[in-house]
Amino acid sequence: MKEKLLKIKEDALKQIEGSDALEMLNDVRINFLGKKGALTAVLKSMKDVAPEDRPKVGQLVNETRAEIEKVLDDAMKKMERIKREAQMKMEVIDVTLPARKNNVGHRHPNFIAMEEVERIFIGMGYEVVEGPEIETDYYNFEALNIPADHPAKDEQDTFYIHGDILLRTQTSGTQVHVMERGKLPIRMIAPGRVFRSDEVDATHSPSFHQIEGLVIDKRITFADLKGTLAEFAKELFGASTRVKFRPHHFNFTEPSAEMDVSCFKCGGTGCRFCKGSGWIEILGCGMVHPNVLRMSNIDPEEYTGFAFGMGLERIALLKYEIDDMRLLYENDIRFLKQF
Ligand code: 2U9
Repeated sequence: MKEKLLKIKEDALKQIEGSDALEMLNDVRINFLGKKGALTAVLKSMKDVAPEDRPKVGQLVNETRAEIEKVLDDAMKKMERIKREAQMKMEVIDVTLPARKNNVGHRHPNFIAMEEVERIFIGMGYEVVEGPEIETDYYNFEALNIPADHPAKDEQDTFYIHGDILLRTQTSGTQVHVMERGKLPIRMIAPGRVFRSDEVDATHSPSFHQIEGLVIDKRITFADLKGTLAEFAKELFGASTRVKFRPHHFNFTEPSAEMDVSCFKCGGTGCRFCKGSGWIEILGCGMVHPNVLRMSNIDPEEYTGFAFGMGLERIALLKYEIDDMRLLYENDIRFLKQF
C-alpha cells in the first residue's frame, strides 16, 4: 500500500510539473484528489486492509493528499501570477503617447450666412419665426395673391403630397400665419428650407433656403423699405456698399423691386465677379399687396407694410466666392472645412 501511495504521489508531482496551464492543473486535481480520483480509490479500498493497519494507512493517505494539495496549490498560485503579469504587460498604458485628435465639426457655410443675416435683423428689432415646411396651397399661394391657375404658379412648381398639401416654395406662409394671429405691428424674418421642382445645376436645387422679411405697421412706406435694406446691405457687405432698386413684379407685393448691391470685389467699377456691371443682384422686395393684407384680416387703409426675400445659398456663394451651388450640398469635408 505504501508503494502504491508513493507511486500516486510521484505521478501527481510529475504531472504537476509538466502542466503549463491552469486547466491542466485542474485536471490533475480531479484525477488524483477528486471523487473518482486515485487517492479516493485507495480510501475506498480500506476495507481490504487489516483493521489494525487501517489507522496507519489512513494517516499515510492523508499525508499523501496533503503533500499533493500543497504542491498543486503552489503551482496554481505561480501559474496565476504569471498569467496576471502577462495580462498587465499587455494592458499597459503608455501615458507618454500623444493624445488622439478629436475632429471638431463646425457650422455649414449656408448656416453661417443664415446666422449672419439673422444677426443683422435681430439688431434692428426683428423677431425670428420658423414655420412648417409642409403647407397647404392656401398658405403657399392663395393667401399671397397667387390664385389657382395663375401663371406665377408655373415658376414655383413644387412637390405635392396629396390634394392641397405641398412642400412650401417660399417661407411666406410663415408670415401669413403670423398675420392671422392678429397682433400688430409685425417686424419679423422667416428663415428656412423651401422646395421647388427644379433640375440641379450650378445655381438651382430642388431644395434650398430662404430668408424672408415682413414689416407691417401704420404709415410704413417704400422709404422704410429702402432705408432698412440699404442698412442691411452695408452690414453684410461693408460700409461702402451702395444699393440700387430695379422695378420688378411679384404677386404678393405692389410696387415690387429687385435690389442690387455695388460689387464688393471691385467697388462698382466692373470686374469678372460682377460680370463687368459693377452691380450684384441680392434680393427681391416690395410693398405688401393690399389683397394679401385683406386676406389675413388686416385693413390696408389703416396698415401698410413691406416685404423682402432672399436665397441663402446665393448669399453664401457670393460671400465665400463659390461658383457652384452643388458644392454646398455634397458635404465634402475638404470643401466645407475652409469656411
Ligand atoms: C407676405 C407678403 C409678402 C416676400 C418676398 C421676394 C420679394 C423675393 C425671392 C428671392 C430669391 C425668392 O429665394 S428666391 O427665389 N423672393 O424676391 N419675397 S418679396 O414677400 C412677402 C412674403 C410674405 C405675407
